[in-house]
Amino acid sequence: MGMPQILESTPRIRPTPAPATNSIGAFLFDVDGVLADTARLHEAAWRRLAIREGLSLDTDTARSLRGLSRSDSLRRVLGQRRVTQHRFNELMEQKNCDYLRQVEQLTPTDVLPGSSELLEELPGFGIRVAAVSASCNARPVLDRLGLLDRFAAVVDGTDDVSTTGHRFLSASAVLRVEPSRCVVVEDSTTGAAAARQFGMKCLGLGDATALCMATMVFESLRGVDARSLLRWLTRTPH
Ligand code: GL1
Ligand code: MG
Repeated sequence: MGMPQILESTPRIRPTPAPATNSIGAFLFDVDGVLADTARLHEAAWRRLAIREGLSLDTDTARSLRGLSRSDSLRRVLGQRRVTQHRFNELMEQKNCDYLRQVEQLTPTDVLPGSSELLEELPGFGIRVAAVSASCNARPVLDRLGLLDRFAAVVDGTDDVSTTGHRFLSASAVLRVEPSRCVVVEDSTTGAAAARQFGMKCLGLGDATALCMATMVFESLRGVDARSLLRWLTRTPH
């Protein structure tokens, strides 16, 4: 019997598997409404401002403020009302002082269920974590929650980056994890849309209709373990 024929297609050396470029490398956590219920505190402060100014702020408009910067939020609260730049700045300052009084009351017990557990577990799976927020107060909030040192990077409204999407890109660059391997955790329509626009997966928290752009939506992170979450996210195509 002759030598077995070696087919052209039979690899003689098992090829080295391609690097898992689709594997998840980073989680970018929004702060307000994801790590703590501070989105509600912002909303309450905007409502108080609207009442003081004799403006009506309906529930849908109030809800739509999530994820918007301070100036964009105030423009939406003012609606048709025109004010001078000086008054605009004063109103932003008033809302901020009101909000910061609430922030002073925050403690580590205000971290939303599931968030700290996930932040603790993810690094064990080789995942890097960043906090990304449109708020200029993200660092003081994280500090009060006792979470500041959990993040390899914090990109917020005080950084010289203009849009939510660019903040996500900036965090991905700082962590050295390409956008397609980043998962954004978001509670706002604006944030979910920005994540998808820049080729990132998005784990939406809250209302599935408002978060229809997200890769998947949970009511909250309560009881969500890192291993299952990573398995689900890896299996879900972009
Ligand atoms: C700004 C807005 C808030 C909220 C956050 C993002 O925060 O004022 O209503 O939309 O961005 O979560 P801040 O005023 O703290 O910069
Ligand atoms: Mg948010």
